[in-house]
Amino acid sequence: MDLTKKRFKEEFSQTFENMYAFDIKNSTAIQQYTALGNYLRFSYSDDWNKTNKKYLNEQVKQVYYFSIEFLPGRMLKSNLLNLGILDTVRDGLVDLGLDFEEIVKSEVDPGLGNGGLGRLASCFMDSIASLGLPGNGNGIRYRYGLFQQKFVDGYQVELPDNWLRNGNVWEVRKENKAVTVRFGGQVGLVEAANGHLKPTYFNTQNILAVPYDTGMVGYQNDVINNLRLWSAEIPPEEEIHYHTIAEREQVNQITEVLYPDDSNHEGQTLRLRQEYFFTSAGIQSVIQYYKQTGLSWQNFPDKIAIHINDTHPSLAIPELMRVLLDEEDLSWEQAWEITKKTMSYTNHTVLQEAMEKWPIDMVKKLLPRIYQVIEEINRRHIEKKLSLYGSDLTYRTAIIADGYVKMAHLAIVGSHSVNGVAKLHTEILMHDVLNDFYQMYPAKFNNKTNGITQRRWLHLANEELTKLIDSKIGTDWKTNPAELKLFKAFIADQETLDKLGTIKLVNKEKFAAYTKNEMGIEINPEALFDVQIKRLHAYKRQLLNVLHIIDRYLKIKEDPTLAIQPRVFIFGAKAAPSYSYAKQIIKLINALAELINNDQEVDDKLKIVFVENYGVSLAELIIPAAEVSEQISLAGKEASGTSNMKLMLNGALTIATLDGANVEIRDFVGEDNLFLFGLNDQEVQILNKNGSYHPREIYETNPRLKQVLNTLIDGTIPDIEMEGRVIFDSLVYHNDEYFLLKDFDSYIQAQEEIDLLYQNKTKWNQKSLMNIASSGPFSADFTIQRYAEEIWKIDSQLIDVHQKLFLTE
Ligand code: 73E
Repeated sequence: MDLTKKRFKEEFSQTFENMYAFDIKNSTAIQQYTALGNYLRFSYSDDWNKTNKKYLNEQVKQVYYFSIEFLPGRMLKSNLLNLGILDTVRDGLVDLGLDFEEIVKSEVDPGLGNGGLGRLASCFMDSIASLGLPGNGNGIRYRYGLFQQKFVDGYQVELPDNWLRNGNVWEVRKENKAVTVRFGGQVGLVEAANGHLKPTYFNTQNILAVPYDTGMVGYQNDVINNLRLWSAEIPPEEEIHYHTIAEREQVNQITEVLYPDDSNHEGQTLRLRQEYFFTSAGIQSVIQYYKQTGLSWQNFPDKIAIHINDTHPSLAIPELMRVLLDEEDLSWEQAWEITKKTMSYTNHTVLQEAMEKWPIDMVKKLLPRIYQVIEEINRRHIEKKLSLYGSDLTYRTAIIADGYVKMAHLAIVGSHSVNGVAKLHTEILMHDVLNDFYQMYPAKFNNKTNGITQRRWLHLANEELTKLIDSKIGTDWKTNPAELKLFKAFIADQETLDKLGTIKLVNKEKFAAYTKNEMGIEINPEALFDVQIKRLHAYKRQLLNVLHIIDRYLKIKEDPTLAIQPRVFIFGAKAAPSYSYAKQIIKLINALAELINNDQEVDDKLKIVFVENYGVSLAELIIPAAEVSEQISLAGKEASGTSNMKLMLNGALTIATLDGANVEIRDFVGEDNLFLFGLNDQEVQILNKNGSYHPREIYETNPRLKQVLNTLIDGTIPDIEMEGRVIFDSLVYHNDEYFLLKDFDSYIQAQEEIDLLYQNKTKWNQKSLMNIASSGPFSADFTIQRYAEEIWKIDSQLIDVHQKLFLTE
């Protein structure tokens, strides 16, 4: 976008006055932010309109990415960067006497996702627009995002996240595009004009789905795609039927709040309502769009791809069938061909408890017609496969079984592509978790390793490092991440290495200022910063990290003069409110922090910082300051992970098990540049199968580990009587499901290697540089390019972007 500083200052000041009718000098940062956001939206609205029109007029194939979560982070800076006016606007605001960073901070960070899955969806939106690909998001406009986390006496307390309190400058409400979503009622048959019997629905509850659109700004390419989030409302013509507050509330509830469960726990009718609500609305709006093209239904899959992000949107399959059958009068065979060709599905987890299934009665009652369609999909699936695969295998793949509708089975049968999110994860899907389906449909399975956008996670989050990289290898890596490998040429350049060290220190100082001002914890920026940031879950093994910290604490207590490498252990993690074990671990970490941070003898050799309310904005502060990246899940459990990629991109060294995308990180950066430890997934499988794991024996025969574990129950750590006992028992007596005791020694050994290496700053910085320079392959640009070519079959509208990626990968 062309914009001079002079023009910006004039136009922005004018916008402010038009909005507020007072002088900008007397305004608050929130008002300045609101005016600036509006100003930007006005500035790109023309390109937004043009992008939409181009897609329609040229009838290019588009993808619709259906996801129950999007976690975009603050959008002001990334929009400025992508519009190409970040520096102009920043300078202009200084001229106007305004504080840019204050304005940036006054934007709320929308928490419309739990963690990796939602953040992935938003990284993908950035890459889709930046590659000039025709693609749109489809999701839910939650009135309240993921809970705000507070610690009270070390316990997690959840507060509502009223993110819309001051409005949302980026969204545009489009009531003219609203559609009706029906729940409940009965299905009947009536005779249609052509004499056929046609299903109709009686006594349904009709909900109005109103879309709110947000522009997804491509990186300096004039492309503005669309993220459409739906809000549930009472249809105006039905107001008369809603007599009580309770009845009205039931409608609002559908899009009231994001479910706080990451790969775990409960299912409820409300969640099913949410899932059908946004998929049905999305399908209807795609159909409305398609009808404008005037093309025949047979061409639908040539113009539309629909992606199902995990199983939450998998009702898109029977919903598209329903529309094609009941409203467009296609035959079952025609509708089924179109549906399968249109749909593709990503699996994000192998955890059994996260595999969605809904009680038959619930689906029948809430979605009677959809249930009929699923029944018929299932009947035909079984009928077709029985003779080919025999009854055992075939019935194991049934969509309806054991009283439930199995959503992953529906998603696989009803789509043409099934992908995992890292090589190892896809292997596990094919050969273990989804092996029955792999035998039936080998060609559907493929891998798409996750990725992250380097524009947010390096350029914006770490501007100092960006400047250094720009000065050494130029700026092309922002659109061609493979170029980052050119940075390897500086591996022996002392000046570059020293600069890397200085930049890291400056970022650590920034984070230290935050912990001091916001948490009252003083940390030494010269200490090693060790970071584990992700949802709290037993399989991610934050507890193993804790055991290592206790080991270090005991060492210092045994010999207070010990010359040990000072470390700050940084945690960021929310636990699902219903996940009590995870909450007990939070309490343990906070109690340990209380003990260690206030122990004079420990001084600054050891500190624990557990940030409250971890989310995208805090990640942007922590990641550039990180030196060690903890990726220590039990092998085989973490589908991919994405903080591993962000931390590596910012020069942290990884300590890892061979799990998820860590395997590929190892392949790209080389075994010498990260610290591996622990069981691999094969070894875990064997131990699980032959039942030969006895943690109690390890406890009894490993004196050091015994000493460490005993601190959980002997009063060493204050105020955790109950939690310490539960955690101790889970490890020693209840089988240590995630093999912490087994991996303890090798983890401690890897940590010692880290301490040793850190003594040599040059060597450390060399490995850090290798990590930065090897992270290009983890750009979401590459990931999305593969989705676009291999699954969605959509083309970039920017010829040069397309060529560039091909040339250099
Ligand atoms: O390994 C991560 C992965 O990097 C995985 O646990 C996470 O998805 C990330 C992106 O692919 C994930 N989240 C969920 N399942 N897997 C999930 C499940 C239910 C509700 C919300 C999120």
